[in-house]
Amino acid sequence: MLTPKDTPTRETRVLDGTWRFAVDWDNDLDPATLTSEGLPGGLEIAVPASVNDLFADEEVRNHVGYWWYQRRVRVPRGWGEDQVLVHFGSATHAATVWVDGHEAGSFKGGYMPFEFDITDHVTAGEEFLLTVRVDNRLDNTCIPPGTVTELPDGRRQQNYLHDFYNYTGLHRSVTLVARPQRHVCDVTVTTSYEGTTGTVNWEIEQAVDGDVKVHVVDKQTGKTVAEGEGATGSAEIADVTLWTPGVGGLYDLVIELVDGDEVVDSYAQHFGVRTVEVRDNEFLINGKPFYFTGFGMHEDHETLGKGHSNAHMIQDTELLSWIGANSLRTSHYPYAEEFMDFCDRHGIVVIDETPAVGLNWGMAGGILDSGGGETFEKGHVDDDTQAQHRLEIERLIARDKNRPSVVIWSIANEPDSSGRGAREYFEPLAQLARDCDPTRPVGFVNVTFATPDEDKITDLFDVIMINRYNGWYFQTGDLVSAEQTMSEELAGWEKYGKPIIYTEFGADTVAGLHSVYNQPFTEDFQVAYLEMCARVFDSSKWVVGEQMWNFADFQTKYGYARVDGNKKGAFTRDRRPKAAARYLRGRWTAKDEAAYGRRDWRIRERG
Ligand code: BDP
Repeated sequence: MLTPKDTPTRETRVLDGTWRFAVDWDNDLDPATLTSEGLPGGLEIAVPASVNDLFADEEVRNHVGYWWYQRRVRVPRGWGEDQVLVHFGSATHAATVWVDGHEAGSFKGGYMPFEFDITDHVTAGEEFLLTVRVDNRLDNTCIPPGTVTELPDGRRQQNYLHDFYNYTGLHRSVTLVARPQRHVCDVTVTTSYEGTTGTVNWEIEQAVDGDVKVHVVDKQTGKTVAEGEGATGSAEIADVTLWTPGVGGLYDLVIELVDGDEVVDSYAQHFGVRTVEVRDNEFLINGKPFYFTGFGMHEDHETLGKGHSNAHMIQDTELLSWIGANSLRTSHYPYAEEFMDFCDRHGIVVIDETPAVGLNWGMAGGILDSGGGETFEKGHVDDDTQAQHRLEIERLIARDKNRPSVVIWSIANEPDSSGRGAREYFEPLAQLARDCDPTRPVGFVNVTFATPDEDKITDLFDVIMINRYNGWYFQTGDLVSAEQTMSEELAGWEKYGKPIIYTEFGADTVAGLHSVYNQPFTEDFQVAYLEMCARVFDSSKWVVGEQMWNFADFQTKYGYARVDGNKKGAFTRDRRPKAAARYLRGRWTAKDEAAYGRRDWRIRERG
């Protein structure tokens, strides 16, 4: 599926704004009534945004089940010859869509785009009623999985084994799209280079096979630098500009479907020329060792929840630049395409993660209450979960395969990789990711309990990504013991002979709380904790990256270990720096300077 775009042959109308809204209290509202008579009540909602923090009504916030969105849409009058689609950036976690009384389709998976062809049910120049039913329930057929419990008094409760709050709604833009009947459906771009000459290869899928012309345009200069033809082909780029961390460097593959002199469809797909390779203890980008600095992040803001906002995107990436970070992980789900485009443009290196989080029934008793039992058993993480997990891997790679910013696929966060059945579950998934994309390293993120002796799946992957909380959840406040344990364990991971990235390490910290002692929850402790971690990382040539948990404080479900959310941020939820942020800024900019001979890539880029 291609991202909606205006081109010489395509048009888009963004449908963001305020929509009518209704809560389906008993999850039994009749679509036929709602699509003919409209939604009951007078509520409105913002799109894009999460539902949960908008209404001053706890029952709305805690509703488990369906929510209804509705608005009237006018199809532009010039669209009579075109196919008309309605495209959703995401609906968390499932949606069914109606166009007037016609059911256009359903989609399950909360962080992926989907679209429906509605050509036969709309008329150019006329209005139609667009109705969307969003479902926030998570069960064992979902990624992430969850359990819905019905209490004796009839209330429903949603349980899940991940930390972040189960925000729901239309989190990304909704777009009406016009495209020609004969059109480009998809394109896969791969690149390489030799000396100063780049090579770009393309494979184009079309609705109806026809002649194809391709122009490669340098996005910096706007000049065409190479040309080619054919649905499958390649072209050479002389004096190529490599896509470089901290800088970016993009080209457009401008695809034209032609019929004689007529351009039937035209679409521009951006790409970058760069290589990624894992060699012994090194992670190489364009043949040079790369050391990841940055964070596991969340799409999370006050009021908006997980709704995408360009203003927040700019602010967050500005802060990444300020702090000297060069990378991030899209913990624990794929982020909005607008955000990924930004990373492509500005050279932010991304570990791209599926929504497979909370696949771990061994987390009982702590902050996350699973109720016990094995992870890989019927009703927990089973064949149904795996079927959805497959889809999520396929879709993520299909969406992001052309992005130069993405250098690793992370197929899960903290699954029970030492549990019975882990290998049977993950072996085919690791293979699937490789089959979908042979060009990028594949990994998963390891949980603390699955030590080198216990873990059953790490050999299936190219890189080792580990989350560790010694000094916080374990050996709390005792940084001396924490350092010993981390160092000993690291020696175990080194034996795999693969690069190691610490994808999480962190300590909850209340902004403004200080102490002369290394007291947990203070800003002083967070800095001392990070200094301890840094000593461990710097001691090993196998460690090729550190991504602190988390970029900013974020909302979680309720629990006695969470006071209005997770407070491990280097920034507060409203993006004010804690002392840790200044500490990291010093460390990462110095590392950057040592590695690349400059202090702050964003400042340098601006000249
Ligand atoms: C890790 C999870 C992450 C949590 C973090 C924490 O990967 O989602 O938010 O711990 O507890 O286990 O802060």
